[in-house]
Amino acid sequence: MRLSRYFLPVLKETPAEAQIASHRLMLRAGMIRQQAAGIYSWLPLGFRVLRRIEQVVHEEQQRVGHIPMLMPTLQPADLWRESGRYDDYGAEMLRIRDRHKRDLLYGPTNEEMITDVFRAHVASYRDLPLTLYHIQWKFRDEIRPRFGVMRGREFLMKDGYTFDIDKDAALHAYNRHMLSYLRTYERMGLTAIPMRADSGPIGGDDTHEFLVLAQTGESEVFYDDRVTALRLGARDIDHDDPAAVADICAEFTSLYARTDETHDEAAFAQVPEDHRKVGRGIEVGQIFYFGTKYSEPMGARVVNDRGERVPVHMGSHGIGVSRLVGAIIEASHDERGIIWPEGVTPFHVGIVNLKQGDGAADSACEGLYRTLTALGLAPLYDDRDERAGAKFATMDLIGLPWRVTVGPRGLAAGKVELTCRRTGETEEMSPEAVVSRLGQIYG
Ligand code: P5A
Repeated sequence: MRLSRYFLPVLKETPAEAQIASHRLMLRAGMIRQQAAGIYSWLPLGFRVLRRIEQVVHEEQQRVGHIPMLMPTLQPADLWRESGRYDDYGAEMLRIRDRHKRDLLYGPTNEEMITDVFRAHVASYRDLPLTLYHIQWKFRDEIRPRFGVMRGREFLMKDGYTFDIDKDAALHAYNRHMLSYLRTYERMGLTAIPMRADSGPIGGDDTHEFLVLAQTGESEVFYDDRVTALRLGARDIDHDDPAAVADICAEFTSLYARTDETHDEAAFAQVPEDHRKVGRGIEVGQIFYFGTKYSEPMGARVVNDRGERVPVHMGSHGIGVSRLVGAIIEASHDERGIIWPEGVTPFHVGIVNLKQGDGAADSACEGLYRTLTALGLAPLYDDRDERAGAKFATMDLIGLPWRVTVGPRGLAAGKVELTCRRTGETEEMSPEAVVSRLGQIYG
């Protein structure tokens, strides 16, 4: 993308309404525009990050065998009357009436709708296990929408639903989700800690939230700090082996880590004092096992291997896709702007032309732009007629992990500069060497 032809409405002033860094930076970097309280347009730069996060989520879900689909945002109220949640859900649910006076709602979650899909099409244990998921907009009329996309009213969620013949099989699906989530967050450069939590309106007793530690997080958390060093890494996991999956989950859940909802002072006191930490966290996902809470009242039954019709065991599993954009920035920024992890960056590299209109500089930039694009990378080329300082400030603000700086003086010696946004380190090298280095980094 050439910046002269892009739409990147960066702000010079710090917006007064934004209380936390990620909200401020998303506004300043021209990523979002608020349209109503908790409702945002995703401008081109923000939209690119959102799409990259979705892509990582899709890849990690499909890696473990979960099947993508798409359910609508609007749902008939009658489905929710069947489960009993239409009245329970309260003021957070946006209720709508169509021209035929039929009650609809803008889905805050999809347990009822997926149970309806399941009961219409699945009748035998032979079709289990089954996990269906989608990435779709949700609406929750939060009392206090705040912190930009962190607590929105309209927000993007990945929600997955598991169907199994019994509790053991459903708990395997729960554990498999835990590992797929850990891997998803790691690919985004985040450490998200699974913590025992409360299930709220979704239901069930087994639930973990995934929290990214951050001062500005909305949840209070209590944990053994050795949990922050755990990584899944590149280990090879057989996701269909319940014992192997459960062992790895135990590794991530045996140390004390709880939100204030389930915090237990006596158990916390057992943690050695120098490891006992109290802090704050951003909830970027939550997984639930709730047995037959929806399948029983909604009649989602399958025939088991003894010929009996039994309600299916279910769980639901959510990732806050739009919230992740804010959470990643909260975890990765400095006083000059955002620092995108390579796994989700909107553009892989920025090209800064120090002297637009200089024949050598222009043609070196064009060459780099074309070669990098041909390699499958997305460069953002700042080809505007601007001062170098302004170009650097924009690149630092929008946070691309790598910047190539091209100017006539360096080119005279056959060199350009490659700068790492995170460390600020700059290396002089030939344009060809830049291309091969970036090829390796993003390999
Ligand atoms: C699990 C999937 C559920 O709704 N039903 C389907 C279950 N879980 S949840 O914990 O309530 O939401 C899942 C994740 O969505 C994000 N989230 C939000 N993001 C932005 N703004 C909001 N108002 C908001 N509410 C929830 C969180 O990341 C949460 O973990």
